[in-house]
Amino acid sequence: MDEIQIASLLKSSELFPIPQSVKLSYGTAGFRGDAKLLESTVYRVGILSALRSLKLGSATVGLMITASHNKVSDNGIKVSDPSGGMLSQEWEPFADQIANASSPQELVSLIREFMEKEEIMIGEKNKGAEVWLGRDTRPSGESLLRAAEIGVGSILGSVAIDIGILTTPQLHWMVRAKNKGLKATENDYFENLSTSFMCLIDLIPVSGNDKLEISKLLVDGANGVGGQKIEELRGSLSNLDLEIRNTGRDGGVLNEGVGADFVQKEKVLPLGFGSKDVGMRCASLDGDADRLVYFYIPSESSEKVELLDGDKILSLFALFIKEQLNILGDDKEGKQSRLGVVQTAYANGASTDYLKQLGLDVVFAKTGVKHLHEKAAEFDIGIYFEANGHGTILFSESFISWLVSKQKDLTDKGQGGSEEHKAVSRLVAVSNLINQAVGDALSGVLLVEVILQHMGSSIQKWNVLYKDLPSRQIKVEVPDRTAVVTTSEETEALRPLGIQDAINSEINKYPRGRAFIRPSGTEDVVRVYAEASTQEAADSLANSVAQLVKSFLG
Ligand code: NG1
Ligand code: ZN
Repeated sequence: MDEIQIASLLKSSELFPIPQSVKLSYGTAGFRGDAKLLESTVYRVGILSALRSLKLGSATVGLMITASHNKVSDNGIKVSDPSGGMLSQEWEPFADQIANASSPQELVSLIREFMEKEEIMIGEKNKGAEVWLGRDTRPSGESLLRAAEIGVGSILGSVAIDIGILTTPQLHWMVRAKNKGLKATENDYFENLSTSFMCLIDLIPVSGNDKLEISKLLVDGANGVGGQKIEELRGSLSNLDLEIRNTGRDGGVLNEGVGADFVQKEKVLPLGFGSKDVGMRCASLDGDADRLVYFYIPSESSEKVELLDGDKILSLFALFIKEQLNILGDDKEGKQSRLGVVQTAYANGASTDYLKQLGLDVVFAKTGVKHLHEKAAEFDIGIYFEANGHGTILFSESFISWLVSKQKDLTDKGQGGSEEHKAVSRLVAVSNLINQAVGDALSGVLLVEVILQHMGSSIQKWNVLYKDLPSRQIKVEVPDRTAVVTTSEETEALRPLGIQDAINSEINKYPRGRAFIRPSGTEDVVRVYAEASTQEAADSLANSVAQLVKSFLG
């Protein structure tokens, strides 16, 4: 690093003094916190993203400014790697170090050391870094965007490109497409969704001359970016009747009493929905539209909703994919295609039983989509979902090539209209429709909708694939949540010593009882999860475990 570069970093970092008393960690999904305290963090992640681009031969890196389902006064920042996936976990410790560096000098020396270790060069030999910046609808997004631009620009020769207000999955999709040399604008994203959706619609088996009756889908946009984008998309879709509420244009507040996180955690109606909607199919997106849950209101007197969470979406996807693979049979050079599903400890026990009973390979990963994604990528087709509605379906490159050549073979043999050809074509269309980079509520909605039409199924019928075990989640505020250390699958606490034995003796009091604790990666709380055979039992188990957390850590 030469003198000019050092001077550039020192000068810009003086604009962004670090607020005292914040200890930041890259966590489950980037840095998050009160937006007022985040400028220095965002500036520093701007620097990191430029270095990441240089490290990977000037590939385009993405930066998304969002705090997802958190309250509107929060914001956050996360990095999309050139693949469209999350920042490589190997770089997270560096992210933590620079975000917490207490002075410009310390920051520069950390950067210098890291560049030496990673052999990152700045200068004539390099093309320079390229970083694409996206942000959600939060009012703080604009000033944080400036901070990110200054951070990127302080690495000489780098360019930051503002690509505007986007959903998180749009940015990841665009970054991935750009680095694959594909068309990568927002319009290309929309076009890709609508074309593959229409292709799946055309492949729906039609019995006789029946025209499918399509009932309306009500969408809760969380007063965020997702509702607005789905409105834009609607114009290019047919066979889908959408009514979008909570777009943020009617005065509602982002994530307040609305959105996927609220509906999933509270299991109650979001604002803007009421007794007039009884029985209708409804979907909720979260604040940056990377999560999706479905629900319906069972009766006029009910305040609670029937929730169809990420586990149920996963089950619907798994059924559909399995059906197509069954049509193809043991065809892949005599081997069965490897279909796997990935869940976390938060998955409802009943969903896991159901998936296993379908004969699927079910594996578990730690909370946080980066962990699920990694495991899903080990299959030909890997479906992953968190119960909260973040998930997608990954197709391996080799499996897609196999599908495409199979499709061509069948056409060449004059079997273009065969069941096999249709099954292959459906799988190819799904691989185009569903975001291959991250979970995406928009592509998720389209896939759920087309599968329900394909199966001729209502939301009520989908809901009874299996019955969720009653569950309860509680957040407990403690002085130091890092005092909780868990096993790698997060189902058992190793620290504080003795707490797991105490939790186990509570669990043993309840039929089908299951409970665990873990420190949140995105909020300053310890999370408690419990399930049992009745709601009262799940509530009571969760409360006793929360009490244990307070007494061990309070
Ligand atoms: P934390 O706060 O680490 O539990 C939450 C979600 C994760 C993931 C991240 C990122 C739950 C229990 N946890 O993480 O699944 O989605 O936010 O948004 O829903
Ligand atoms: Zn989100």
